[in-house]
Amino acid sequence: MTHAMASKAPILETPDPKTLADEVLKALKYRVGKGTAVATQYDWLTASIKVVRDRIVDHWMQATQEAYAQQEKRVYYLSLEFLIGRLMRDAFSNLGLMDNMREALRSLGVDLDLIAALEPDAALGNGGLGRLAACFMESMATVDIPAHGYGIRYANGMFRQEIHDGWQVELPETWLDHGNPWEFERRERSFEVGFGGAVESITSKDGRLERHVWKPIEHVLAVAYDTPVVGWRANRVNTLRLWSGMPIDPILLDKFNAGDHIGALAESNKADALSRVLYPADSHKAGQELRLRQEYFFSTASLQDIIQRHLSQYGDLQSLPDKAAIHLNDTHPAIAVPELMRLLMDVHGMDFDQAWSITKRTFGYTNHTLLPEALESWPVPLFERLLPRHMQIVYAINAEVLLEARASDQFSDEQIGRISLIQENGDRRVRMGNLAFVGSHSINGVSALHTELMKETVFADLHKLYPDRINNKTNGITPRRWLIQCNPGLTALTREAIGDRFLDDIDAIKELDAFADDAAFRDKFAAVKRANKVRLANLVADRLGIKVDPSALFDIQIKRIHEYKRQLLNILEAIALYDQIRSHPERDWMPRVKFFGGKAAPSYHNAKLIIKLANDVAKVINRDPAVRGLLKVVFVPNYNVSLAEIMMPAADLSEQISTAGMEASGTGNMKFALNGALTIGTLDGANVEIKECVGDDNIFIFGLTTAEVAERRSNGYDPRSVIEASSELAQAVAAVSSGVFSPDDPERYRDLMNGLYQSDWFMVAADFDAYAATQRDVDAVWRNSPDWYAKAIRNVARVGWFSSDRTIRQYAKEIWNVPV
Ligand code: 26V
Repeated sequence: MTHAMASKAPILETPDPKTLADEVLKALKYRVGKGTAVATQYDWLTASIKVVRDRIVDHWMQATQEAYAQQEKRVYYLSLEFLIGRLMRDAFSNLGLMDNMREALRSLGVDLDLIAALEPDAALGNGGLGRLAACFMESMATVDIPAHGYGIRYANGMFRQEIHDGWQVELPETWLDHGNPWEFERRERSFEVGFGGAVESITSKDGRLERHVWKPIEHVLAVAYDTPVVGWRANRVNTLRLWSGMPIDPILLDKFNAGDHIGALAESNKADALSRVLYPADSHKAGQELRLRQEYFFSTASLQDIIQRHLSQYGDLQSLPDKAAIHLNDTHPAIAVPELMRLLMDVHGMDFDQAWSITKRTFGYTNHTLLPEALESWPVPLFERLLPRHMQIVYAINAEVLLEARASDQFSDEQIGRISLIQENGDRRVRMGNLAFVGSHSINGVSALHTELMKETVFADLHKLYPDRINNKTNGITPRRWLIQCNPGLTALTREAIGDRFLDDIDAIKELDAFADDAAFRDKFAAVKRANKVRLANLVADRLGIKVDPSALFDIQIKRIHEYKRQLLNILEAIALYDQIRSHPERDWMPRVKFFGGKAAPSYHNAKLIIKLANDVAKVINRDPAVRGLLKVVFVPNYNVSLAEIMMPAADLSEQISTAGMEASGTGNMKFALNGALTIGTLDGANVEIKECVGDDNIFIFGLTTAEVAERRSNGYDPRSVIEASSELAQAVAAVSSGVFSPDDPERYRDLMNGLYQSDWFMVAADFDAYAATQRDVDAVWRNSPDWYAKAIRNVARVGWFSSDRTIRQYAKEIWNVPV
């Protein structure tokens, strides 16, 4: 079924450029305090944002009041990451102001694109999980769901990546340097957060235990900062509320620490530290105490806020599950489960059973990875020291769950051990995945394959105990940012072909399918793609001084650098192709540029080495006259949302080549396809469903399946023999290993290559030949340009289903029980 989005009549009026120009001037004067003569580009940016923000506020208040008056159920999305990127273009576009605002600014001598480029990226996330949260926020506003996002207002978000001599260097991202014109600071909306201390038991006169009181010894404040989130056509404006850490009362503290200024400062620094940095390790161990503190800090502040709002409207907490759906974005906020229990029991006087029933009916949990190193667990001693009351509650929940398992008579001791919230082998740890699972009525995976694997692997025993809880919600992306805004050329062409309906209902983009066979349309499509490639080529020329030819095939792999994502497979294939081009110069090679982009966790040695390898290989290939420009390799530094907005529309080929079974979903794959790139990929994550939508002829699938990977791993996979059997691969590996690409340090890649010979956990060698052969199939299709563009158009037309509007509607109906 398709949904027309505009349930409410659009309340948008479009002010003319003159009105907007006057508003900008007024904002410049009264909000920024500058006149036109002295205004910097930043001042113009701030003034423009203030103008659009004022307009948003009207819609915002209306939406908030409506939700209150109608007693609508609210969704609370708890996430340690919101990778929202720049907001100004998004706001202009969703409010329908883009053209008039451009004109207004032009009349003032200001270039919209120029000031837009100065807006810092709000990089409050690592990668896929954080960007998904941002797409969800936009879609919830668009499909008219009352929702609040809750997270942390990191003073330093994701680090800025520079490449020095081919190596990744991490620099602090200071996105708040010029202030943040979007946010509203809410000093009055602050909550106390405690750590450490002890638990006191209060007993009645007859000696019965009445309740527990946690007496923390450290206290900080969480202060709210609100950013409005505008949906398409300003259908609704929701709130992203980010918490910042503050010392409770610096003045009082000074008195307490009379004479001890260092001590007082330490308290203030501790509060500050909570919202100082985003942990830059995605799918990689963090395990720091500060990380657990951050998780508790934002979970408790959010829950206190939710409870206060609920109580002020409804007066009691029995109705919480009917009026609030709280969603846990991965296990990072899983501490919210025992925290809600604590608030319900210790503060609001409920007994365990009541509190447990409310908790389970309120929470839902999404799992985003099966990688063992990314599954969070905390050492019991640390947990107990920081959160002693929560430790008790975790034990109580565990007793409840294990008794249930035992009573069902279906579980062996070993299985019960795996269900337990406490891991007992080695050091004792609290398993946050299990905690989130047992505390939620719904646990979902992010693609069909991933959800099935969850049932078979990490949560097999819990799934047996609670067979109705696991469900799938395949990820999606917002077509506003990832098509309408980042690809105005393709948007205009699509409107010309099929009209405007797809703007409000992305399913309608399927009407483009018929145009795949229309030669004139294909030419226009190719021209749009070329213009987007020219834009990227210019960026690469400006930033890196590398010249690339826009008529070459643009082959792009942009994502976090991780061994399972197999950038190494791509690099080795580039080396093999380089060898082929040199040994068979007479062949009709199709010119190609391989682009890479992505950040490595600072502590992830092999990932950083892979970045260096990409850069070393680029240096050799790009300089070799024997290549005659037929192959170029470009590593684009500091991959982030804004760069993605330029690279996605410029791609011909999208690299989605993870080891089968390891990428939970992927969302970059969806952005590429929507922008008319063909995918080369494995049967992993959402690639499987993308293949079903676009059809086998419009995607390049290669490599081992999940089952085959498992089979190889358990039956003594011998990578050495595989490498030796493939002369292309053997040569490429030998070249890297012996220092052909690192003459200044021939040993640099020895261990990395030995890893391939010795274990090759990620099956790079096993998939190499299939990958290289498929790349030659890609060349063959690319050579036949009408065929290529027909396939590209079919990709655009057939991936409307991967809209986050669809995903959010499924969450709304099947998990949150809110109307859409
Ligand atoms: C884990 C950790 C653990 C150590 C501390 C820092 C940290 C930060 C993030 C994570 C979780 C990473 C999980 C993640 O990003 N998963 C990605 O989620 C996407 C959205 O569902 C999905 O498309 C990607 O396939 C999946 O890798």
